[in-house]
Amino acid sequence: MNFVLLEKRDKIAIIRINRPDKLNALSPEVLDELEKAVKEVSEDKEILSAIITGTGKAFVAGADIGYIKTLDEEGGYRMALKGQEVFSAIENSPKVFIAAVNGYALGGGCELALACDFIIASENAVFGQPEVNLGIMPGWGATQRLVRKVGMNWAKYLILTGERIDAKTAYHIGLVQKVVNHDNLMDEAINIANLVAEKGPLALRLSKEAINKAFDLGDFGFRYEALLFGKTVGSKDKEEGINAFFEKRKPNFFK
Ligand code: CO8
Repeated sequence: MNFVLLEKRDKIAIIRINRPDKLNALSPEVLDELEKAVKEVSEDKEILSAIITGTGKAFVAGADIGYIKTLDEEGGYRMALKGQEVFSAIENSPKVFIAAVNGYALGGGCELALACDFIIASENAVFGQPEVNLGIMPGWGATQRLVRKVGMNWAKYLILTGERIDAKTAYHIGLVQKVVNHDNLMDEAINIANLVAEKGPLALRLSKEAINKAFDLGDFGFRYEALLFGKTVGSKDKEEGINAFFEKRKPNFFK
């Protein structure tokens, strides 16, 4: 694996998204490697908790925008389902997943953090769902998990404005559980992962399963998100939004 590094330390695992030159943007290749790492961690009897983090100045700056540019409506729908599957494997894993957010967690990056059981953030972390800036919408679970985790008002605010928020604000709205000094992020995350790993494995697994049931509303919302994501990916607004991103200018969306 090149784009995702997996390290095991006794009862904990560290998964690093490792594509720093593109701010760890999730291309299909990165997503495939992440899927393998999550599966390996989930099936490893020795491991009880896992940390997901990013190399360099970003956690994950989103799905790969260059790749989204190539997709039509059907391709967008398929890719939305694929990412949802990987993120649901994290959410439903018998292991406890901690997102250690070291920098940008935007779009699909914020959705990856949301799929984890909780989030520890560096004071430098930046969160957001900027898809609307590109003429598209979230497709990897934010319309569902953000509502469940921070409530409908903040979910709407973040998704409909595309505004980025800092770690302090993310803590304030309940998205982040702890904000720490940037240099201490991994030490803090490892301490928490070890704290979890001291507990009874059965108790951890069943507690997580029971908590997830609190919002077990079935797959309908996620499937609907993927379907609508596909529609935005098939739109002229996407062409304009993504061209504007690469040309570093403001988009002129269609009425
Ligand atoms: N995809 C592809 N490349 C990216 C991405 C991305 N999401 N983010 C950054 N990059 C690339 C840049 O193009 C640049 O590449 P190059 O050096 O070749 O020009 C490199 O990473 C460094 O980025 P910047 O020069 O832009 O770095 P800055 O520090 O100036 O800015 C930002 C950092 C603010 C994070 C800026 O890069 C940015 O705005 N990135 C895009 C953030 C974004 O819009 N994310 C959402 C993407 S859409 C999404 O995630 C949808 C999820 C659901 C998908 C469902 C199926 C596909």
